[in-house]
Amino acid sequence: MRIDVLTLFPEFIAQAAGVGVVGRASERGLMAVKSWNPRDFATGNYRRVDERPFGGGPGMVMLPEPLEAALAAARADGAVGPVVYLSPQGPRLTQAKARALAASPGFVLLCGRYEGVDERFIQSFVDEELSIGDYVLSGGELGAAVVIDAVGRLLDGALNDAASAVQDSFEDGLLDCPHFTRSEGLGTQGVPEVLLSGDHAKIATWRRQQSLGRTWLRRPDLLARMDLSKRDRRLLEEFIARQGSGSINP
Ligand code: 9WO
Repeated sequence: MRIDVLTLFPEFIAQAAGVGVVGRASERGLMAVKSWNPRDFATGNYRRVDERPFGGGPGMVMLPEPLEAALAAARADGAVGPVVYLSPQGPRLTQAKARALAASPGFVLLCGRYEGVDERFIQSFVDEELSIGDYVLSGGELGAAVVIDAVGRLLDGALNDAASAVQDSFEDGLLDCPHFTRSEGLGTQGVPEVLLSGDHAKIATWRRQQSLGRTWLRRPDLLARMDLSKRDRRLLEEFIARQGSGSINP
């Protein structure tokens, strides 16, 4: 997997992509993240990357020429795949989208700054826009970091335990179940009995029920779009029945 990033803040991307599971994925050669700074491709004494907008108004807009030159350099270096512009105007990043990106040979992330990118560059070079949520940031770098993280951890061999990716929140459209450490200090206080039972089938069933129940409580919109099995429906009904019946572990 090859990820190229057009950004005025390559250090930010390097930091974000250099730690944890995703950092290890890079070390293992599963992916290569390369940043390209339009500043390095800007011309003139001042190496300008921004300019005042036509039509007036406050703020500056990213010039298309340094971006085009940065993208050309990335392509010449082997950058592959679509150019993705991180922007609140795009469709939302989902786990399904992260999976699709992880299955591709690569992509190029465009990080805007200031008031945005000259629309002509977007029209000519951007293949898709992607939002990480309905809020305005000061630039696209945090969005790029989110995409790199969500995609990087899905690459084959990135996680030490292949099973943990499957067990994750959202991998089956449900929220995660609660987790409890074997903490020395706290002992087993407040830990559900079943987790201490050693009965792995019972534990798996409890976790599934907690996932279903939490999704029902916190993200009913996710459940509404799912087609639950008979067993899942029974587990959820049991969870709901226990709700408000004085159970200490809803
Ligand atoms: C500013 C703004 C102000 C009022 C109403 C809408 C607005 N949108 C923007 C805006 O998009 N500013 C940008 C700052 C310009 C390009 C980069 N910036 C950015 C990207 N802010 N937030 C993102 C972003 C990216 C991905 N997902 C969520 C937010």
